[in-house]
Amino acid sequence: LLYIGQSGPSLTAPPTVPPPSTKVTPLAEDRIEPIKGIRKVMFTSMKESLSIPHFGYDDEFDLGQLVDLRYKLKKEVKHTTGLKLSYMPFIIKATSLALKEHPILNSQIDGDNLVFKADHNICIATDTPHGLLLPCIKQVQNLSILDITAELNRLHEAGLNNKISPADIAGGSFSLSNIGNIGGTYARPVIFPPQVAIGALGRIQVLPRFDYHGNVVKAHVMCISWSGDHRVIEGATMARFSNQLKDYLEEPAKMLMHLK
Ligand code: CAO
Repeated sequence: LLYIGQSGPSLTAPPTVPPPSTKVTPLAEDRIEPIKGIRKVMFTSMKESLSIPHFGYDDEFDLGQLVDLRYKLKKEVKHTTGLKLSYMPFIIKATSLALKEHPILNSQIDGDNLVFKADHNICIATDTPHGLLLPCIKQVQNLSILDITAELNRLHEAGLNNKISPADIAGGSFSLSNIGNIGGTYARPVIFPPQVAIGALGRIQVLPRFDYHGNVVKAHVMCISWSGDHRVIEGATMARFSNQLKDYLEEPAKMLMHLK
């Protein structure tokens, strides 16, 4: 049976457009700005990404149970640890569990070889006042959801304060980009070489859907858009990986069986 989310949090107010943090003065004439710093790094790595034949795969996840679960735990986590619990730690952990079953998505191309990485170092695209950064949470396979929450809070804070270190950025093996905290339903994520896959998460929206009996139910729908390197990843592999992740996120209790 599909979960019918009647109680709990009421998601989701449409994203509010925050006022610009600094006043934007209209330009009287063209302004030339050198491409440097974080933007230069993005410029170079995205040029490299262009050589990768990307394929896209999208699916819709009903996160009703996850929305309720996070709602129940959020206050307690804040109270006991001071940490902010978003949806990301659950999604990151579930991604790692799914990667365990589909290790090729956690691999890297090295010349003529494919290196299957032992660690799930999951990079999180982070929007900072200084530009887009991709710090990673290391060895997610060994971390609890609370450990991931702590690390995500640390990296988010570091990003806001321009304190993300080269060590935080190094060694990523897979990437997630959550644009849904800002808005949007779908995105077309660009692979961050030498990784072979990336997922973009859209905004969780309350939408009507049919259950298995044909009844219209309230669903908390999030779209995930995957990009895979088609030189080494088949669409079917991506679909199976995505299905596995969907299984964990639509029924988060299933993750318990695999947590150490
Ligand atoms: N749908 C609905 N609500 C969402 C959401 C989603 N997909 N993602 C986050 N939210 C909610 C969070 O739960 C939180 O709500 P509460 O205040 O009720 O807890 C709020 O939005 C703010 O979340 P957050 O941004 O503080 O935390 P996060 O862990 O969800 O995300 C991070 C962290 C770093 C991924 C995010 O801040 C960020 O930078 N996203 C942008 C990434 C980006 O720019 N991608 C594009 C890359 S290509 O240029």
